[in-house]
Amino acid sequence: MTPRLARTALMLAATSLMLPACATAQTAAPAARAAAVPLDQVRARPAEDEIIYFVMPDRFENGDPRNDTGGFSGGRLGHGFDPTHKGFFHGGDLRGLINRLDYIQGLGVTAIWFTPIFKNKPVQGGAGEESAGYHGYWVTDFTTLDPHFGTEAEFREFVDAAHARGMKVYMDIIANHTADVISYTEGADRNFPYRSIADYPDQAYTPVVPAAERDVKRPAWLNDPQYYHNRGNTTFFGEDSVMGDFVGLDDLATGDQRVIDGMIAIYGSWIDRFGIDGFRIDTARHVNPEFWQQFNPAMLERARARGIPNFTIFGEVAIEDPDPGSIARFTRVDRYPAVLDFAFQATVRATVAGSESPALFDRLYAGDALYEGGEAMARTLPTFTGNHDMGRFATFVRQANPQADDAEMLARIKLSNAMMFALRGVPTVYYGDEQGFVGDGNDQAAREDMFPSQVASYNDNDLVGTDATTAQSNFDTAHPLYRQIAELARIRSATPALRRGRQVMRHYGREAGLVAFSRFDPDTGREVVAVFNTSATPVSGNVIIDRASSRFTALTGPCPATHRVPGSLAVALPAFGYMICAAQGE
Ligand SMILES: [Ca+2]
Ligand SMILES: [Ca+2]
Ligand SMILES: [Ca+2]
Ligand SMILES: [Ca+2]
Repeated sequence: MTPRLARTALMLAATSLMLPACATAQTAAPAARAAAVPLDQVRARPAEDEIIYFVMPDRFENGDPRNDTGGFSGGRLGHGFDPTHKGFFHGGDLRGLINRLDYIQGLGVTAIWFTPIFKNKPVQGGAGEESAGYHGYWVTDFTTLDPHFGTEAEFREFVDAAHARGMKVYMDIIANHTADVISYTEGADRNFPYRSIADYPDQAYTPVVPAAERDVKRPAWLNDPQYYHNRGNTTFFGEDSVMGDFVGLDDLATGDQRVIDGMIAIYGSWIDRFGIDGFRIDTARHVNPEFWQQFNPAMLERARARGIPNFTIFGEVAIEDPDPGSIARFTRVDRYPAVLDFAFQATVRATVAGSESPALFDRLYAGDALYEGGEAMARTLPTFTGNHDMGRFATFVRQANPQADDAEMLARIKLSNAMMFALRGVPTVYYGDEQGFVGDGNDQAAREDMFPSQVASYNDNDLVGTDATTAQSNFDTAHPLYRQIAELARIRSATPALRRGRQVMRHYGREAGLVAFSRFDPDTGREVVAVFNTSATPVSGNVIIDRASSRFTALTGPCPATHRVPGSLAVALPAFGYMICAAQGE
């Protein structure tokens, strides 16, 4: 969840899993997937080897219409199911994810991160402003699944099926807040303005819980208002950023040892019970560092004890700035093993959706020294170009270039993907980007359905690279972006330099244009050169390379066969073009 947003927040026929005739070679994975991948082999992989697919289960595939209302009674304001409204449940579930594992794996991804699946308060919000917990961030019961998504047995089936395919499973978790159940006896007329510690050193507001919701939270200790800050709504500024309620969501007293121990017990249990591979942690910047200093090491220890040596934790520190200093702090002070790379996102947005100088990349990567562990940790940061809160990269391209035609949209998006897969960090694909989705904006507008949508504001969107609309099922393995991502994933997975290699920035100018990097194989030291053109016109130029690199093989793009002279490569790229070139041995 990010501060700028108020988080208002078909049964598959067996034949629909069959691949279209035009599917690329990689998408024919099912045939090659005869035997299950041994689980210890999956768990032995370090974080930097992964490629992540980030999916919102409610919007991905409806595998079981029987759970669409989650067993809750009442109309849409009771159970939260209304597939025509972008702020309500649409019916997607774990069965749908299981049914679509071929599609996900065909993209070349190796890990699946999905928005929270814990039991939520189905509907929140004042009269006329209601929306549903389809996104999963309004938890009431942290110990079990939301029935809209399925059963614990189905979750176990999903985890086991992903593991058998060699894929990891990352859960999205929240420790900052619960659903909005607590209100206050004072201040309703002014929407509960934040009351500071200096003004109210002890009790700031008098908490009240409606009788019907007195026992709604699990574990039971969460029903006691003393374990919340109860200081009113955050304005995302200073003290209130940590201690205020996020649009009314009950902000946990994360400085209280009972809360710390309680959260460690809750999430440790999910590791123990399901053997999942990692956590993405929501709203990390809205919790005090002392909480994370205990929580994160406890989760890593819990996973090690469960036989999961490379358990992955990455925090959401939503600060959209090419300068990584403020997100890197969380790896040093808050003991985060990794953070989502918002700085990479901001840099790619500025240079590829926008037209700022690629010099921003120099500033970005100079900041790798700021992370705990420096460049080695930076290689484990999940990189992304858009998400469910800020919006999709395609949307940023359209906003920055309203006149761009489909070819230019496609070219800019492909360039951003090439950067994400060739440069340091763990590529993280937001579901639907591979189908050319272009949301109207952020938050609800960026959460389109992959299965046939009934939301009018989604279905009138002009998708990139296809004539399809979101009114249809969009699991097209022949979509140009699906195919590009599958190709980039194959290259990355086959090239250790791109996953684990040191990175050196080789070239950039004051204006949009050529930008080049080298990556080095961690074992052989052999160089891989990645060159991009961020400008709308063809460019050519000379790029510094290792003097030992003389002959090149194209992994993708118009790579020269040889160096120009020792230490220099002459390159030429079309508008928004890219090349990834591997130096050969002597
Ligand atoms: Ca369903
Ligand atoms: Ca907080
Ligand atoms: Ca509340
Ligand atoms: Ca629209």
